[in-house]
Amino acid sequence: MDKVTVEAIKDAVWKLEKQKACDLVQRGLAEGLDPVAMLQQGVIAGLQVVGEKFGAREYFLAELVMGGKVSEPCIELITPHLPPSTEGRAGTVVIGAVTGDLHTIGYGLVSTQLELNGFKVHKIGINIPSMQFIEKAQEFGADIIGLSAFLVTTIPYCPEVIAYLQDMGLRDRYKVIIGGTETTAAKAEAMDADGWALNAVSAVPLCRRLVNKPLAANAPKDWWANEKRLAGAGQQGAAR
Ligand code: B12
Repeated sequence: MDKVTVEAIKDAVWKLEKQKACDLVQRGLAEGLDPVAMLQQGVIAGLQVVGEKFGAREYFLAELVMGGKVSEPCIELITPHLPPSTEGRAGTVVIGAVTGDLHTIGYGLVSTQLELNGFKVHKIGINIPSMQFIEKAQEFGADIIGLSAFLVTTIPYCPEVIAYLQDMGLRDRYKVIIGGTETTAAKAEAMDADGWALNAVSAVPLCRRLVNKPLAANAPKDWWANEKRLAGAGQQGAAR
């Protein structure tokens, strides 16, 4: 039998072949295939194709739902094999999907990466009212509030959280970061968020920076947008 490749996993995910995808992941793990590559270039890349096909009207809502159902068990299989960090407690993050948003996979992966890198993470769920992010941040003594928004219609709830913090005189108490398919560094900048990350891996140096932890020498370098944003945040922080 041929060795498992990340391309085979990607194909099984976008073709919505759940059993095959899980079998390939399990075999890949047994054969020593890199778990990070299986996640990024396999499962997530497959979901990307599902999204493209949905956008092109080749796939419909049923397939979108299946995309989630195929990838979730694969991610569960891979997660225990992701490289752990030897760091101690790095900071506390409250994270969830904003009002109206039901996409769990993205913020779930961000949570996993942050946990693997020493952060205490409270996942507070999907479709979370803006005020609840603040209440939970207060309850858990969070340093960072993470807002996940995958839809153009749900992104406006991110600035709503920031506006509530401002109104409550708490804007300086918490760092607010955003992420999700339709978010960008520019949108984060425009709503005066403290940071944005393209993916779960780049969320780690972003959060480290925000809680003033030094970055490891081998930290991922694909977070230029976070750098750009943080340069701006520094100036605004000084002005506040
Ligand atoms: C699977 C999926 C679903 C599943 C979600 C299942 C689940 N359990 O999560 C279901 C079926 C629920 C769904 C529903 C819908 N979806 Co949908 N969905 C997707 C799909 C295919 C994959 C999303 C995903 O999980 N990707 C995997 C993750 C890992 O990818 P990622 O974006 O790289 O994630 C990283 C970053 O986003 C970042 N990140 C994420 N959150 C955060 C938070 C913080 C703080 C930080 C720092 C970083 C960060 O880190 C993540 C991990 O690396 C996308 C397509 C796409 N390209 O994203 C469409 C997509 C997001 N969906 C879309 C749409 C339209 C819908 C629906 C409106 C469809 C409908 N007609 O009902 C509904 C809306 C439901 C709702 N109210 O939320 C559109 C959005 C378009 C737009 N312009 O708004 C997309 C882009 C598809 C498309 N091409 O049209 N969807």
